[in-house]
Amino acid sequence: MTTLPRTARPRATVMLIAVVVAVVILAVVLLSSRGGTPTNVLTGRTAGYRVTVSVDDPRVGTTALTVTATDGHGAPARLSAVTITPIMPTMGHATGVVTATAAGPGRYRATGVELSMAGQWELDVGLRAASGTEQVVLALPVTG
Ligand SMILES: [Cu+2]
Repeated sequence: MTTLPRTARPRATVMLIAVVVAVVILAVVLLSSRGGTPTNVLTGRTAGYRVTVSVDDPRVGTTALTVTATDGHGAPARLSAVTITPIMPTMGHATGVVTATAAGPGRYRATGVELSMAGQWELDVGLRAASGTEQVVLALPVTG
């Protein structure tokens, strides 16, 4: 019987495969914990716009955020004003309206957005243009 020479090579191959599988699993775990769909990127649409709001820091306190809006053709929206009102509908309170400033084509930046407690918030986003004002409400979970 020549069992020893035959088993030596398959065992090394099995070890190599096990190491590769372990590395792949580790990489997937690391990537999914960092990437994935972040809860601070909110999307919605109005009659005329697609809206994305990226909240810098969705935790209790004051945060900045970026509103991106495109029109029905996918072109950057031309808005004369963008406002954000944080609301906590289940508790019947809101914090102050913040007016965003233009930060590029279809991009608007707001600072000083107040999220005064943990829980389920909504951002009421107002989009004003020459054609009228449209509104979208986006859910924002806020952690402590
Ligand atoms: Cu509250």
